Amino acid sequence: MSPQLLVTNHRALWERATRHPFLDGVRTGQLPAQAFRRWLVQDYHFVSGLLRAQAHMLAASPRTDQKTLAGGLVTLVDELDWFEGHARRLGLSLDVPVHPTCREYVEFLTGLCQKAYAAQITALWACERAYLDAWSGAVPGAEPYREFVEHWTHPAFATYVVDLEACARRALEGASPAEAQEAEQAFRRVAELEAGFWEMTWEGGGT
Ligand code: HMH
Repeated sequence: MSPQLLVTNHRALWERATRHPFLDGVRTGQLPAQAFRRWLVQDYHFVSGLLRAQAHMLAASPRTDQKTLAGGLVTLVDELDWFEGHARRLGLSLDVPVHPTCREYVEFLTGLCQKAYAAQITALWACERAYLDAWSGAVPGAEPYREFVEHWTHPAFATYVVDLEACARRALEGASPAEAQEAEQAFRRVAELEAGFWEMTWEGGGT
């Protein structure tokens, strides 16, 4: 099954992963400030975990995928700087407990190294594609959120997602039936965890 077919065949699940009142609030400007702050701090921890997980994926990757995965790693390091800059500007401490929802997602990603490469790369592609789709639904974004919308809808990010899709497609083409099934399960899990991540920002009713 191609990566795109995974999205098509799990449409309802993908919509839960990529549409949420959080994103509507980013678009309209009605987003509760607390939800944004919670998202920013937890997403910093998410990216920091993703960076470690992706380093393991790079180690497992075939020659064809090294440039995409290594380039992505450097971008994630820069992204941590970017989050730290925003946190400083907003007076937010990043030294807070990682929310169980965020921790569960990061543990899933770091645990992927136990699985076949097809599942690893499918999960990574799904994770990045989810953010591209989610933030694309919030275009152009109201101030002060526009910069965040621009970050995850930037043409360079869209190209990265296309490159990851090509990596995932090659891996799925070469996968055994059992590996393909494992990759599909990983895709579904990413979609569920993405939906949960948006829900997490909403806890506390936006006060
Ligand atoms: C929860 N999913 C989540 N955060 C992110 N920053 C991305 C995906 C994209 O890197």
